[in-house]
Amino acid sequence: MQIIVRGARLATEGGGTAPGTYDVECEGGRIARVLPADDQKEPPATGRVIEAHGALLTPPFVEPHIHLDTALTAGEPRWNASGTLWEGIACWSERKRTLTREDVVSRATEVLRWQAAQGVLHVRTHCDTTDPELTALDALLEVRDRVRDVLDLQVTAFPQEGVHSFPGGAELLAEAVARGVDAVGAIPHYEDTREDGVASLHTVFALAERHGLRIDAHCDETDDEQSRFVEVLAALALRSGLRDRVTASHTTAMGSYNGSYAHRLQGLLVRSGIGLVCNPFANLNLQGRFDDHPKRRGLTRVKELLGAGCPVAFGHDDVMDPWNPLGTGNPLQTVLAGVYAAQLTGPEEIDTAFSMVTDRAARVLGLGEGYGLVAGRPANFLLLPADSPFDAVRRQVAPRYVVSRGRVLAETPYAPARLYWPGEDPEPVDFVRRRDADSAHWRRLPF
Ligand code: 17E
Ligand code: FE2
Repeated sequence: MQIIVRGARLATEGGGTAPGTYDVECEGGRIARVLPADDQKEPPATGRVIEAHGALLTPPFVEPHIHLDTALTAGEPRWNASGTLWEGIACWSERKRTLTREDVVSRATEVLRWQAAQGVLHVRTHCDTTDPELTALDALLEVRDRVRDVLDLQVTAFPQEGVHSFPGGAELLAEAVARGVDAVGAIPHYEDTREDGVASLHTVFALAERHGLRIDAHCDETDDEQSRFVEVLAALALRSGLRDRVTASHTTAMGSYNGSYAHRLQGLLVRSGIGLVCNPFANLNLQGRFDDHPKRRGLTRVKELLGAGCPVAFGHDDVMDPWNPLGTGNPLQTVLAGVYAAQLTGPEEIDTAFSMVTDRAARVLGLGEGYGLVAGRPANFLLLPADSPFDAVRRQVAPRYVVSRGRVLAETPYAPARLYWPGEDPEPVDFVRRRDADSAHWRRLPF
């Protein structure tokens, strides 16, 4: 059925809202028209009309970095007691031996359903290829096909235990590529030697170039300020011409580099055009574990990279696995963590943080014309009961409607708390400031 949204505020690229309100009309699963709102116009006889009452219409959330193969395995067979990346990898290595295809399909699908219900319609997952059977890889490729009508899933072949330091690691990565992944990954800081780490990146670029794939490397996910593989990744991206088809994930060591080196590196990152993903939950949890006080935050230089014009996104990374025991896959929680961890607390910075799980993340994933509130593009969007991205982040609202391919895929009733303050009539509380309450017309959104 054709959907028409009337009278919505529009989220703009890069954060913020456009002046005025708009009508958005869909046809055949695509956005047909985006026009200034017109209440005089008769709604069409067929189709479903959603009166937005000034609520915020935004392109869907984009999850630029998640591990769907490891999701929902926390505590199996044991919990990550030290909280380090390295013990997490060891826990997962034990769990990996018991994987079946059904096990991975069912956990990955469950988390994708959680994400879809919360408005995530584009996901890039990593999938461990250091398994001689490639069980998880086959499972996630199957999931990618099964969910195709609802959301876009990119699968990255991720050699969790190394390309050159794991027996057969390079062959397994090549086999994963042959089975049809979207992107190739690496983990240079985990390889036995610096030389192995550099060699692994050359291997990955050779594969990506031969098969026309993107690259997304876990890179320098350590507090070791000597871990300097992102310069290699960026230089190869520049020289190969792959440029914005390359992503550097985590890059937490950048938070420990000296200013002189960081300055030089930043220039190379800008020239290379690569995107970066910061995963605040995982790295606030994993990093700093070998520090006494003062303890490092252990995140990449988000504010500086944004300031230099690099495409930077926020990812969730884990949902209930050895690297993060919590999580529901909610991108607004990721943003909230990122705002504090990266100190993006100015009003424009909070809008920017929202864009790091919407259009900035779309840019990192290379979604191009497959994303955005523009006529001709797929009719994928969210109606948020909020005035602005800032407001959505602060009040952590759930999307009233999630529209995918022109149909309502999920809805969350707008349900404020009810306060029975002594001596007063019961009152709804939704954390809108009393002085702004009269202008919050979206409170009239239908249930
Ligand atoms: N594997 C890894 O190397 N780093 C991570 N943050 C996760 C898995 C979640
Ligand atoms: Fe990761």
